[in-house]
Amino acid sequence: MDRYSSEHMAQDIMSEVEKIKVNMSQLNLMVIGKTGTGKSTLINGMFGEDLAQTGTGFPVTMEVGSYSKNNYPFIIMDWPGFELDGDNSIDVQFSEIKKVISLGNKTKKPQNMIHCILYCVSATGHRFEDAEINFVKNLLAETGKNKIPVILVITQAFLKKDTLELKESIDELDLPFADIVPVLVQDVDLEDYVKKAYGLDRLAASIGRVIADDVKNTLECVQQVNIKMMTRRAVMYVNGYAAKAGVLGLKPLFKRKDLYPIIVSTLAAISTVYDISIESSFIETVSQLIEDSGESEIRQNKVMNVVRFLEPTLYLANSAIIGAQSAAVITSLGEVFIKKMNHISSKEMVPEDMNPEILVQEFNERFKSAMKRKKQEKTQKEGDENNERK
Ligand SMILES: Nc1nc2c(ncn2[C@@H]2O[C@H](COP(=O)(O)OP(=O)(O)O)[C@@H](O)[C@H]2O)c(=O)[nH]1
Ligand SMILES: [Mg+2]
Repeated sequence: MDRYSSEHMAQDIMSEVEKIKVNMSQLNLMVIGKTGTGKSTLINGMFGEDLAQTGTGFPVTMEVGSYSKNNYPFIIMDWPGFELDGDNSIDVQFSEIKKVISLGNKTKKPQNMIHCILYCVSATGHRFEDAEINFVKNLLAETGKNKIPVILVITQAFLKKDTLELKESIDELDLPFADIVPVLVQDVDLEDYVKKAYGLDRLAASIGRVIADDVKNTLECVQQVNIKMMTRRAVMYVNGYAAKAGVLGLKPLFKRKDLYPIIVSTLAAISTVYDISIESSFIETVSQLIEDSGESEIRQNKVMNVVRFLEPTLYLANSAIIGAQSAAVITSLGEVFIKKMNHISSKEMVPEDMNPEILVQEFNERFKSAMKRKKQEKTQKEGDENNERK
């Protein structure tokens, strides 16, 4: 029998990641606004610099920037910024946009739906001009018909006064925007001080509130600015897999084949949420833990290889684990990795800093306290039942 190596596990996780992505719902977003408002900057800030050019999938005759990300079912369209005066390009754009946003309603195909539009106005551009107001009113009439939420994004919002003035002038128009969110994607050096970037996390949350439930998962994975959002989704995945592990019956550890796929799915789900690529030390670290445990009896069984790093806490537990323990393995493993992923996402650490020994230690601490909690719950329950009997 081949030695089960880190590469095997990496491959298992990688193919699981692709499966998770395939099963996600298609999310289509659109960004509209005048040239220079910061649309491209916003897209890169929110979804990453590593977006890839792709076809729109929509029958448009104009050159529309269209980007996807790492095999996620996600497209974001960067609509070419129109100029308000001069030729009638704004009308041409409008008819093209109209075609695209009504297509979903006509065909009822998920890939043809636009789930949310971000309309960008720069805080430095003084106010909404009449031509733009007209355009926006027509746009909102169309999106209203097609039930597509439009969020007004006030971009380049580094001066409070400008931002407030613009917001007030827009409020006066009483337009049916789903939300109005000011953002500054990159820091601005204002000579006296540096105005720090802000607002993208709020914008991500706002999109999350207005889109349909079935595409929320995709948004939570492709956005990279709202860590709470990622954590929530990752915890949901972990809880789901822990529940699966929880119903496994009592089995000796070396026959615990049923736990392995759940461990792989848990790690895959977390790495899908955080978009951590397979080459990174995320999986290498786990694999290293496996490699370190290369004893003869363990080689026979990949499950053993995976859970062996949990020793001594788990390994000594009669060499047998029941569902409750399996669930605690998943929860503890999930918690440790989510914490690390959050540190990486908030740039508090780089993947290379992940230390296997610390991982094992943290895992064991969490596992012990998870088991303690379970025991307390059980004692509590038994106590309650005794009380009821009395
Ligand atoms: N510092 C800073 N510069 C920004 C921000 N948003 C846009 N810019 C700058 O404004 C210019 C126009 O931005 P761009 O994204 O190309 O606008 P687009 O034409 O709407 O795609 C670029 O020079 C950007 O660097 C921001 O949030 N902070
Ligand atoms: Mg651009």
